Amino acid sequence: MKKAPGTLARTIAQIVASTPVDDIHTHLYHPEFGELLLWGIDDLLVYHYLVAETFRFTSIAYDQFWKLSKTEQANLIWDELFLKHSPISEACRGVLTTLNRLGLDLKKRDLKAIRNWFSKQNAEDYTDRCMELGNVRTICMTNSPFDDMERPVWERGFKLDSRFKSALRIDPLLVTWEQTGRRLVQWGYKVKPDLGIKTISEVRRFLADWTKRMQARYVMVSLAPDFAYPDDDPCAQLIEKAVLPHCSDFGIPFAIMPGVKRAVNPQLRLAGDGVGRSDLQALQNLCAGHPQNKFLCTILSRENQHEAAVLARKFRNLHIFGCWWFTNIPYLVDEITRMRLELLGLSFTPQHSDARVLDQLIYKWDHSRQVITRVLIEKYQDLEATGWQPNSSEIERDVSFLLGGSFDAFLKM
Ligand code: FIX
Ligand code: ZN
Repeated sequence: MKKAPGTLARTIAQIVASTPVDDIHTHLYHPEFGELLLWGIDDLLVYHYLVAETFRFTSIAYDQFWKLSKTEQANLIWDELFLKHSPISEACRGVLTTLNRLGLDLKKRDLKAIRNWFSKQNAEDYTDRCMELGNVRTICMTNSPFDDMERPVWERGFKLDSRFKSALRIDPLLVTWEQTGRRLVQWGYKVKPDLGIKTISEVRRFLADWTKRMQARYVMVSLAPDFAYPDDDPCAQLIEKAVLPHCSDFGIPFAIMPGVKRAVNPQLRLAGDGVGRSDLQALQNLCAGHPQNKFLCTILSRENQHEAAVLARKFRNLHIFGCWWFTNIPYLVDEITRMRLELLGLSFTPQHSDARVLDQLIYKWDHSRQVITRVLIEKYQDLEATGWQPNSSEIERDVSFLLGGSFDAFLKM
């Protein structure tokens, strides 16, 4: 029997909205981590994406801005980005989607009333609420032993809520080896700057200790556009001699995120990072040279996306995920998701939230689901046009694969 027009589209929209997602890369924490977990209106407003946008509208000196309290910064951002101009950018729209989905009245544009509502929430219940509204099943944190606020929480120990997963983040180890080596020595690892056999085995002991302590699902690093592999520099040497053997021993992927130019404008602090096109020969060399290792990869530059998807066709030990940071705007999520589906079928993870503030789960997933729905409708309609009729249980299976199943299968591979 022929379906009524629009039925397929409605089915897909309903399935994408109701399928829970495993959010595989965030900067969120379980409430057990105390102040590391950011949430609420002021944290939403001082998100570094919005800080960068605010400086485009005001001539306030950088120092003067950073001297303001969080509430004062949030007031300034609200005035500049929401009241003096329409909040059209993706990051501004995100705040509004979040507040709207929480049931707050946006017509009055009353920041005081919004603050008042947030002051009545508590972190535990609010975590449940945000996960429910974002339809997020699990949250993978970014966990750094080099963070002085975070390290003691792990050392003290606690019972981790099973909705929260962890990932071992090691940028300082690979990117600033000299300074980090000295820290490892203070923590009892007998390393020397030269990366000799003894040092490598101590770095591996460090990685093993923290992988076990955190029960890390993967080891992750973000890298500059000029990252090269193989190479003689400490970063490539540590990857080759310590990180890859460690990951293969533990059966976990190494996640690399190339393309970030850190501190392009240091005066913007966290908001001051930029993007550059990477040479993906390094990624190809990693995948080809280490078939026993698994690699996760998300790339910052739009220009690299096609090449990365083609690499994933060549190497099944490579899993592409997410539209990272400056690519997480509907225009590019649409383009990148469409291209990946056409090149890779369902064998990738279209999105992660990268949320830094708990409440952002709501908008990041709301907006991503809208684009994923749009693209999938078109793809299933193309299938229908051939006479192949996708049924709803097949669509449910596929969507749940995209929203976490494919990643899980890759971990188990
Ligand atoms: O390196 C990362 O994991 C990035 O996602 C962050 O450092 C970045 O600041 C961010 O929040 C991007 O969304
Ligand atoms: Zn991130």
